[in-house]
Amino acid sequence: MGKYDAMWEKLNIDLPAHEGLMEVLGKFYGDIYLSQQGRLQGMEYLDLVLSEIHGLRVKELQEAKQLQGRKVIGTFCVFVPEELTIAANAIQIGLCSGADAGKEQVEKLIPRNTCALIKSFMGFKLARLCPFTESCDLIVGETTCDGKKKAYETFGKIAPMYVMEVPQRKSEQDRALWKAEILRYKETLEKLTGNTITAQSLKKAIVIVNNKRKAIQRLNKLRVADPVPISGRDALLINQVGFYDDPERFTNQVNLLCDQLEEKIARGEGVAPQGTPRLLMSGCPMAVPNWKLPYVTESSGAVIVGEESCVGTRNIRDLVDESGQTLDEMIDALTDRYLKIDCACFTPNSERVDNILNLAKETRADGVLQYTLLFCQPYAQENFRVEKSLQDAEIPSMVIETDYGMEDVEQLKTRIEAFVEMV
Ligand code: BJ8
Repeated sequence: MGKYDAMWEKLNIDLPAHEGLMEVLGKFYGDIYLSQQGRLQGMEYLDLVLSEIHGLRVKELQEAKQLQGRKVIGTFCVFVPEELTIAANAIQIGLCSGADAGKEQVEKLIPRNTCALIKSFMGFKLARLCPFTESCDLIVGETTCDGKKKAYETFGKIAPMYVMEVPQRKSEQDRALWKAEILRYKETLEKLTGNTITAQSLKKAIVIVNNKRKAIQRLNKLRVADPVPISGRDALLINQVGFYDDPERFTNQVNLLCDQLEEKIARGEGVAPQGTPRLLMSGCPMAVPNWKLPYVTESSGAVIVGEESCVGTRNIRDLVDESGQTLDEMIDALTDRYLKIDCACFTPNSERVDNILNLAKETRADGVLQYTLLFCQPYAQENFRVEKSLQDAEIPSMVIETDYGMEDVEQLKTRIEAFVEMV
């Protein structure tokens, strides 16, 4: 028996299928990550977190539940305010959704032409493959895209689901709705955990989550260097791990890694030669273990210097104002910060275009790859507008529509190689 089998069995995981998944994941990780030359020591932390993805962290969650009576909250979207979860002494985990699982079972419940991310979270649950999902006391969904919204109705029949209503516009009325939703979530957490969220606990939580964002902001600034000190693959992995590791440990580790990157930059070292074409990824989130496109891109003569995505800058760009003293001031600060998220589900959403242009300039990107998951309407719709604005700014861009399958890898490589030649 493996060292975590008893724990997984208790969580009702399908052990043989899970073993197969871990094997594939391990091989995939080895090919994409461990094969990179000259990685920093700091990356060992990520390698450990990943090699133990369903082991050590899940064990920590189980211990926190059993020994400390803490609750675990699962999420699929950066709209769920982690500050409140932490202030209620609960633990928030971003549920992966970055690989195909249980497709056949899923397609009996939701349409085939649903994006891979949605099918993935449904599939992991139906196929009993995710110990994180099984550890959750509550899973918080949100009314963002139609696909997710409707899938949560089905998901709610098999998991403890709670849905936050995210407005689609950003007027005063929408702000009032969103503030009410934040308060409703606060009450739900208080009821679930038995803990009252106080000004003191919320203030502390705001600082914890801001520090996490600041660490990734620091990392992103270091990627402006040429030669680039860290691959896009590794930077994406850091963003992904930030969704499920302990927030304070994560922040410390990312800061340690940044110290090493600063030394590397001072020595003039990079992961690719100076002058390597620099690309910005933009669009749909890449949840763990969705590493296909970064891998293909960085095997095609380019290096990725930024991610305009929820597993990227959309999640860390804005901090929560820390100056509030009363609970109500802090709730206002949360409301405002979260409403700045420029998800394509909003209308209009012109700030996203501005943010992409700014980011392309800040990262000194030579081109932008607009990553769109097949059947994702909101981002596919915005591709046109983004492309036009990038064209006007004389920044080359290309739309990549794909899913989690590997069948199109060669075709993607050919297209990206041609794009890299052109930028
Ligand atoms: S804030 S981007 S995490 S909703 S890819 S499921 S949009 S059909 S993930 Fe998202 Fe929150 Fe917005 Fe960010 Fe739908 Fe598109 Fe699928 Fe998507």
